[in-house]
Amino acid sequence: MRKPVVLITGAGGEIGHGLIAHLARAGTQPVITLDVNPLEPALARMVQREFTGSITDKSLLERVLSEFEVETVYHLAALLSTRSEFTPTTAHQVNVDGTLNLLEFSQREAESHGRPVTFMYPSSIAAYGLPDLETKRRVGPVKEDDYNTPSTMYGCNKLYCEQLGRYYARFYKQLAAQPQSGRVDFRCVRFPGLISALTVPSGGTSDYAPEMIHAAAKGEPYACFVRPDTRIPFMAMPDGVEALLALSAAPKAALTRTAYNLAAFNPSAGEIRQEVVRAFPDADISWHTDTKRQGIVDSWPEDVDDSAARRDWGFAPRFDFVKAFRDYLIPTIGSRYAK
Ligand code: AKB
Repeated sequence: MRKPVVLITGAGGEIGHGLIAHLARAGTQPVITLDVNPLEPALARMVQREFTGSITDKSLLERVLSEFEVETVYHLAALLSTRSEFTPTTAHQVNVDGTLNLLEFSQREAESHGRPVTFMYPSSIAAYGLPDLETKRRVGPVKEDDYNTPSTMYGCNKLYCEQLGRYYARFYKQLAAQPQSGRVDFRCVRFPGLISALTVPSGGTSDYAPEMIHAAAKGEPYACFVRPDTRIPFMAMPDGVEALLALSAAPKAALTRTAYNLAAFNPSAGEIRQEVVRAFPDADISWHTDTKRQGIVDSWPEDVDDSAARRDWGFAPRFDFVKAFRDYLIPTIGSRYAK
Protein backbone atom coordinates (compact mmCIF):
# COMPACT_ATOMS: atom_id res chain seq x y z
CA MET A 1 0.00 0.00 0.00
CA ARG A 2 1.23 3.50 -0.83
CA LYS A 3 1.41 5.81 2.17
CA PRO A 4 -0.22 9.31 2.42
CA VAL A 5 2.55 11.91 2.83
CA VAL A 6 3.59 15.54 2.38
CA LEU A 7 6.27 16.14 -0.29
CA ILE A 8 8.74 19.03 0.06
CA THR A 9 10.98 19.89 -2.90
CA GLY A 10 14.10 21.98 -2.34
CA ALA A 11 13.80 20.75 1.23
CA GLY A 12 17.40 21.53 2.22
CA GLY A 13 16.94 25.25 1.50
CA GLU A 14 16.10 28.06 3.89
CA ILE A 15 12.31 27.61 4.00
CA GLY A 16 12.64 23.82 4.06
CA HIS A 17 14.56 23.94 7.35
CA GLY A 18 11.75 25.67 9.24
CA LEU A 19 8.98 23.82 7.46
CA ILE A 20 10.36 20.33 8.08
CA ALA A 21 10.92 21.09 11.76
CA HIS A 22 7.37 22.41 12.06
CA LEU A 23 5.73 19.46 10.27
CA ALA A 24 7.84 16.95 12.21
CA ARG A 25 6.79 18.58 15.52
CA ALA A 26 3.13 18.56 14.50
CA GLY A 27 3.45 14.90 13.51
CA THR A 28 0.17 14.89 11.60
CA GLN A 29 1.57 13.47 8.37
CA PRO A 30 4.91 11.94 7.42
CA VAL A 31 7.18 14.09 5.25
CA ILE A 32 9.18 12.97 2.22
CA THR A 33 11.71 15.26 0.53
CA LEU A 34 13.35 15.85 -2.82
CA ASP A 35 16.50 17.92 -3.08
CA VAL A 36 19.56 17.95 -5.37
CA ASN A 37 21.77 17.66 -2.27
CA PRO A 38 21.49 15.23 0.64
CA LEU A 39 19.78 16.77 3.68
CA GLU A 40 21.81 17.73 6.75
CA PRO A 41 21.69 14.76 9.17
CA ALA A 42 19.55 16.66 11.72
CA LEU A 43 16.91 17.39 9.06
CA ALA A 44 17.13 13.93 7.50
CA ARG A 45 16.21 12.39 10.86
CA MET A 46 12.90 14.28 10.82
CA VAL A 47 11.66 12.93 7.47
CA GLN A 48 10.33 9.56 6.47
CA ARG A 49 12.15 9.32 3.16
CA GLU A 50 14.69 11.48 1.38
CA PHE A 51 15.05 11.45 -2.41
CA THR A 52 18.25 13.03 -3.73
CA GLY A 53 17.87 14.28 -7.29
CA SER A 54 16.43 16.97 -9.52
CA ILE A 55 12.85 18.08 -10.04
CA THR A 56 13.67 17.97 -13.77
CA ASP A 57 14.12 14.17 -13.52
CA LYS A 58 10.71 12.77 -14.49
CA SER A 59 11.73 9.16 -13.80
CA LEU A 60 12.53 10.11 -10.20
CA LEU A 61 9.07 11.68 -9.85
CA GLU A 62 7.59 8.44 -11.26
CA ARG A 63 9.32 6.54 -8.45
CA VAL A 64 7.85 8.87 -5.85
CA LEU A 65 4.40 8.44 -7.44
CA SER A 66 4.69 4.68 -7.40
CA GLU A 67 5.58 4.57 -3.69
CA PHE A 68 3.66 7.40 -2.01
CA GLU A 69 0.20 8.97 -1.93
CA VAL A 70 1.21 12.62 -1.91
CA GLU A 71 -1.60 14.80 -0.53
CA THR A 72 0.29 18.08 -0.18
CA VAL A 73 3.27 19.43 -2.12
CA TYR A 74 5.43 22.30 -0.87
CA HIS A 75 7.33 23.10 -4.04
CA LEU A 76 10.25 25.13 -2.70
CA ALA A 77 12.99 24.23 -5.21
CA ALA A 78 14.14 27.22 -7.29
CA LEU A 79 17.14 29.17 -8.54
CA LEU A 80 16.90 32.67 -7.01
CA SER A 81 17.09 36.02 -8.76
CA THR A 82 20.82 36.80 -8.85
CA ARG A 83 21.86 33.26 -9.78
CA SER A 84 19.18 33.06 -12.48
CA GLU A 85 20.60 36.13 -14.27
CA PHE A 86 23.90 34.29 -14.82
CA THR A 87 22.25 31.11 -16.16
CA PRO A 88 18.82 32.09 -17.51
CA THR A 89 18.16 28.89 -19.46
CA THR A 90 19.08 26.69 -16.49
CA ALA A 91 16.84 28.92 -14.36
CA HIS A 92 14.00 28.32 -16.81
CA GLN A 93 14.61 24.56 -16.72
CA VAL A 94 14.55 24.42 -12.93
CA ASN A 95 12.01 27.15 -12.15
CA VAL A 96 9.52 26.56 -14.97
CA ASP A 97 10.05 23.06 -16.40
CA GLY A 98 10.60 21.72 -12.87
CA THR A 99 7.38 23.35 -11.66
CA LEU A 100 5.45 22.00 -14.63
CA ASN A 101 6.76 18.51 -13.77
CA LEU A 102 5.54 18.91 -10.19
CA LEU A 103 2.11 20.18 -11.29
CA GLU A 104 1.72 17.23 -13.65
CA PHE A 105 2.96 14.90 -10.91
CA SER A 106 0.31 16.34 -8.55
CA GLN A 107 -2.44 15.96 -11.17
CA ARG A 108 -1.52 12.29 -11.58
CA GLU A 109 -1.27 11.73 -7.81
CA ALA A 110 -4.77 13.17 -7.40
CA GLU A 111 -6.08 11.01 -10.24
CA SER A 112 -4.62 7.93 -8.63
CA HIS A 113 -5.67 8.43 -5.00
CA GLY A 114 -8.89 10.30 -5.79
CA ARG A 115 -8.38 13.37 -3.58
CA PRO A 116 -7.18 16.87 -4.58
CA VAL A 117 -3.49 17.56 -4.01
CA THR A 118 -2.81 20.85 -2.22
CA PHE A 119 0.06 22.47 -4.12
CA MET A 120 1.85 25.19 -2.11
CA TYR A 121 3.98 27.50 -4.22
CA PRO A 122 6.23 30.26 -2.89
CA SER A 123 6.33 33.06 -5.43
CA SER A 124 8.07 36.35 -4.76
CA ILE A 125 8.05 40.15 -4.86
CA ALA A 126 10.31 39.50 -7.88
CA ALA A 127 7.07 38.95 -9.83
CA TYR A 128 6.77 42.77 -9.85
CA GLY A 129 8.69 45.20 -12.03
CA LEU A 130 8.42 48.89 -11.19
CA PRO A 131 9.59 51.01 -14.13
CA ASP A 132 11.71 53.50 -12.14
CA LEU A 133 12.56 54.72 -8.63
CA GLU A 134 10.21 57.69 -8.83
CA THR A 135 7.26 55.32 -9.47
CA LYS A 136 8.43 52.89 -6.78
CA ARG A 137 8.47 55.69 -4.18
CA ARG A 138 5.17 57.19 -5.33
CA VAL A 139 2.90 54.12 -5.58
CA GLY A 140 3.13 52.75 -2.02
CA PRO A 141 1.79 49.21 -1.29
CA VAL A 142 1.37 47.37 -4.61
CA LYS A 143 -1.65 45.10 -5.24
CA GLU A 144 -1.24 41.59 -6.69
CA ASP A 145 -2.43 42.46 -10.19
CA ASP A 146 -0.45 45.68 -10.66
CA TYR A 147 3.05 46.09 -12.11
CA ASN A 148 3.30 42.43 -13.21
CA THR A 149 6.21 43.29 -15.50
CA PRO A 150 9.28 41.66 -13.89
CA SER A 151 12.75 42.51 -15.16
CA THR A 152 14.48 39.30 -14.01
CA MET A 153 14.41 35.75 -15.35
CA TYR A 154 13.47 34.55 -11.86
CA GLY A 155 10.59 37.04 -11.65
CA CYS A 156 9.33 36.02 -15.11
CA ASN A 157 9.55 32.36 -14.07
CA LYS A 158 7.64 32.95 -10.82
CA LEU A 159 4.88 34.98 -12.48
CA TYR A 160 4.40 32.42 -15.23
CA CYS A 161 4.32 29.50 -12.76
CA GLU A 162 1.65 31.34 -10.76
CA GLN A 163 -0.41 31.34 -13.97
CA LEU A 164 0.38 27.67 -14.68
CA GLY A 165 -0.84 26.78 -11.20
CA ARG A 166 -4.05 28.74 -11.73
CA TYR A 167 -4.51 26.91 -15.05
CA TYR A 168 -4.12 23.48 -13.41
CA ALA A 169 -6.50 24.44 -10.61
CA ARG A 170 -9.25 25.93 -12.78
CA PHE A 171 -8.93 25.09 -16.47
CA TYR A 172 -6.77 21.97 -16.91
CA LYS A 173 -7.76 20.13 -20.15
CA GLN A 174 -10.94 22.18 -20.34
CA LEU A 175 -11.94 20.62 -23.67
CA ALA A 176 -11.76 17.00 -22.45
CA ALA A 177 -15.01 14.98 -22.24
CA GLN A 178 -14.68 14.66 -18.44
CA PRO A 179 -13.67 17.71 -16.33
CA GLN A 180 -10.12 17.29 -15.02
CA SER A 181 -9.40 20.60 -13.29
CA GLY A 182 -9.60 21.03 -9.52
CA ARG A 183 -7.43 18.03 -8.78
CA VAL A 184 -4.50 20.34 -8.14
CA ASP A 185 -5.50 22.81 -5.44
CA PHE A 186 -2.87 25.44 -6.24
CA ARG A 187 -2.16 28.03 -3.53
CA CYS A 188 0.61 30.62 -3.75
CA VAL A 189 2.17 33.33 -1.60
CA ARG A 190 4.37 36.09 -2.93
CA PHE A 191 7.12 36.20 -0.32
CA PRO A 192 9.09 39.34 0.46
CA GLY A 193 12.81 38.89 1.26
CA LEU A 194 12.98 36.24 3.99
CA ILE A 195 15.38 36.54 6.92
CA SER A 196 16.29 33.41 8.85
CA ALA A 197 18.37 33.18 12.01
CA LEU A 198 19.39 29.63 11.16
CA THR A 199 20.52 29.78 7.53
CA VAL A 200 22.14 32.26 5.14
CA PRO A 201 20.56 32.47 1.68
CA SER A 202 22.51 32.16 -1.53
CA GLY A 203 21.83 33.40 -5.03
CA GLY A 204 19.16 35.98 -4.14
CA THR A 205 19.16 39.76 -4.46
CA SER A 206 17.41 40.49 -1.17
CA ASP A 207 20.34 38.64 0.46
CA TYR A 208 21.98 41.88 1.66
CA ALA A 209 19.78 41.97 4.78
CA PRO A 210 20.48 38.44 6.07
CA GLU A 211 24.13 38.66 4.96
CA MET A 212 24.61 41.88 6.95
CA ILE A 213 23.10 40.37 10.10
CA HIS A 214 24.96 37.04 9.91
CA ALA A 215 28.30 38.74 9.10
CA ALA A 216 27.94 41.03 12.15
CA ALA A 217 27.07 38.07 14.40
CA LYS A 218 30.18 36.22 13.18
CA GLY A 219 32.35 39.32 13.69
CA GLU A 220 33.11 39.57 9.95
CA PRO A 221 33.16 42.80 7.90
CA TYR A 222 30.35 43.26 5.36
CA ALA A 223 30.17 45.52 2.29
CA CYS A 224 26.49 46.02 1.47
CA PHE A 225 25.77 45.86 -2.28
CA VAL A 226 22.80 48.26 -2.25
CA ARG A 227 22.42 51.94 -1.28
CA PRO A 228 21.39 52.80 2.30
CA ASP A 229 18.04 54.23 1.07
CA THR A 230 17.03 50.94 -0.64
CA ARG A 231 13.66 49.76 0.64
CA ILE A 232 11.84 46.47 -0.06
CA PRO A 233 9.58 44.28 2.12
CA PHE A 234 11.08 41.60 4.38
CA MET A 235 9.70 38.93 6.69
CA ALA A 236 11.13 36.80 9.52
CA MET A 237 11.36 33.15 8.49
CA PRO A 238 8.99 31.80 11.22
CA ASP A 239 6.24 34.05 9.82
CA GLY A 240 7.01 32.76 6.30
CA VAL A 241 6.64 29.14 7.42
CA GLU A 242 3.48 29.96 9.41
CA ALA A 243 2.00 31.65 6.34
CA LEU A 244 2.55 28.57 4.16
CA LEU A 245 0.96 26.34 6.80
CA ALA A 246 -1.99 28.70 7.34
CA LEU A 247 -2.74 29.03 3.63
CA SER A 248 -2.47 25.27 3.11
CA ALA A 249 -4.99 24.71 5.94
CA ALA A 250 -7.46 27.41 4.83
CA PRO A 251 -10.92 26.29 3.64
CA LYS A 252 -10.94 26.40 -0.13
CA ALA A 253 -14.23 28.28 -0.23
CA ALA A 254 -12.61 31.23 1.60
CA LEU A 255 -9.95 31.74 -1.07
CA THR A 256 -10.70 34.42 -3.64
CA ARG A 257 -7.34 34.23 -5.43
CA THR A 258 -4.59 31.73 -6.16
CA ALA A 259 -1.68 34.14 -5.45
CA TYR A 260 -1.46 36.31 -2.33
CA ASN A 261 0.88 39.14 -1.33
CA LEU A 262 2.43 38.95 2.15
CA ALA A 263 3.93 41.90 4.00
CA ALA A 264 5.53 42.22 7.43
CA PHE A 265 8.05 45.13 7.57
CA ASN A 266 9.98 47.16 5.04
CA PRO A 267 13.07 48.84 6.47
CA SER A 268 15.65 50.59 4.32
CA ALA A 269 19.11 49.01 4.14
CA GLY A 270 20.34 51.92 6.31
CA GLU A 271 17.71 51.15 8.97
CA ILE A 272 18.73 47.47 8.94
CA ARG A 273 22.35 48.51 9.47
CA GLN A 274 21.31 50.71 12.43
CA GLU A 275 19.47 47.82 14.09
CA VAL A 276 22.40 45.45 13.48
CA VAL A 277 24.85 47.93 14.99
CA ARG A 278 22.59 48.35 18.03
CA ALA A 279 22.85 44.57 18.61
CA PHE A 280 26.49 44.16 17.56
CA PRO A 281 28.22 47.50 18.32
CA ASP A 282 31.51 46.32 16.74
CA ALA A 283 29.83 45.44 13.42
CA ASP A 284 31.91 46.62 10.45
CA ILE A 285 29.34 47.38 7.72
CA SER A 286 30.23 49.54 4.74
CA TRP A 287 28.46 50.49 1.50
CA HIS A 288 29.71 49.26 -1.84
CA THR A 289 26.88 49.55 -4.36
CA ASP A 290 26.69 47.00 -7.15
CA THR A 291 24.73 49.08 -9.66
CA LYS A 292 23.41 46.04 -11.55
CA ARG A 293 22.04 44.23 -8.50
CA GLN A 294 20.78 47.60 -7.23
CA GLY A 295 18.77 47.89 -10.45
CA ILE A 296 17.01 44.62 -9.66
CA VAL A 297 16.10 45.64 -6.11
CA ASP A 298 14.95 49.07 -7.34
CA SER A 299 12.45 47.31 -9.63
CA TRP A 300 10.82 45.54 -6.64
CA PRO A 301 8.10 47.37 -4.68
CA GLU A 302 8.78 49.27 -1.46
CA ASP A 303 5.70 47.65 0.05
CA VAL A 304 2.90 45.27 -0.96
CA ASP A 305 -0.82 45.28 -0.16
CA ASP A 306 -1.55 42.02 1.67
CA SER A 307 -5.18 42.79 2.58
CA ALA A 308 -6.48 39.79 0.57
CA ALA A 309 -4.33 37.33 2.59
CA ARG A 310 -5.43 38.95 5.87
CA ARG A 311 -9.09 38.85 4.88
CA ASP A 312 -9.28 35.39 3.20
CA TRP A 313 -7.15 33.21 5.48
CA GLY A 314 -6.23 35.34 8.45
CA PHE A 315 -2.61 36.11 7.62
CA ALA A 316 -1.15 38.02 10.60
CA PRO A 317 2.65 38.05 10.94
CA ARG A 318 3.95 37.94 14.52
CA PHE A 319 7.15 39.87 13.87
CA ASP A 320 7.45 43.54 12.96
CA PHE A 321 10.92 44.99 12.28
CA VAL A 322 11.93 45.61 15.89
CA LYS A 323 10.42 42.37 17.23
CA ALA A 324 12.04 40.34 14.44
CA PHE A 325 15.45 41.61 15.54
CA ARG A 326 15.03 41.67 19.29
CA ASP A 327 12.94 38.52 19.85
CA TYR A 328 14.04 36.27 16.99
CA LEU A 329 17.12 37.17 14.98
CA ILE A 330 19.54 38.52 17.55
CA PRO A 331 18.97 35.91 20.31
CA THR A 332 19.01 32.98 17.89
CA ILE A 333 21.91 34.10 15.72
CA GLY A 334 23.93 35.22 18.72
CA SER A 335 23.77 31.78 20.34
CA ARG A 336 24.37 30.04 16.98
CA TYR A 337 27.76 31.70 16.39
CA ALA A 338 28.73 31.73 20.05
CA LYS A 339 29.06 27.91 19.90
C1 AKB B 1 15.68 36.73 -4.18
O1 AKB B 1 16.31 37.70 -3.74
O2 AKB B 1 15.82 36.26 -5.31
C2 AKB B 1 14.63 36.11 -3.28
C3 AKB B 1 13.30 36.70 -3.53
C4 AKB B 1 13.03 38.11 -3.16
O3 AKB B 1 12.44 36.04 -4.00
N1 AKB B 1 15.01 36.25 -1.92
